[in-house]
Amino acid sequence: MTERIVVVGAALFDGGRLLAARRSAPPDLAGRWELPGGKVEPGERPEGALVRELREELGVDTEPLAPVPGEWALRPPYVLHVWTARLRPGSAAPAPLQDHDALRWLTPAEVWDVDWLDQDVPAVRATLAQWAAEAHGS
Ligand code: 9L3
Ligand code: MG
Repeated sequence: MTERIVVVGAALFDGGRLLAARRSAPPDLAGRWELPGGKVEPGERPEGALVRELREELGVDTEPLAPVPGEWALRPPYVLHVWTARLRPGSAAPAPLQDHDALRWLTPAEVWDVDWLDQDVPAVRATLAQWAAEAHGS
């Protein structure tokens, strides 16, 4: 059986905007935008990995909210899952501490203004669908 390793990406929302992070590494991904996050470690829950990765990469204290339904293929054996999250009260503002060199808070109208990683495009689309549904109270 092929092992599959989950990479969890954060749809971090604040004030009605979604955080996008521009990767600075590795070279083949540098300059492209992603939902920040990383690999779930053995024995770790995806939500725990999300909180840890966002603390390491962005220096923020976050609360995971809910999984976005779906799973998106990355380079085998990795697959991407997405969780929505928000900043906890008193959290620092995100800063690109490692793996990123720019951050943007995107309004719904701006979401497609950045050059998302190919792999993140369907995940961002699913996140937007959920966001729109929430905005309409369903
Ligand atoms: N990846 C793709 N989209 C994302 C994230 C967080 C990660 N939103 C890919 C990039 C790497 C792999 O998953 O090939 C592991 O991610 P990381 O640990 O380098 O962030
Ligand atoms: Mg990462």
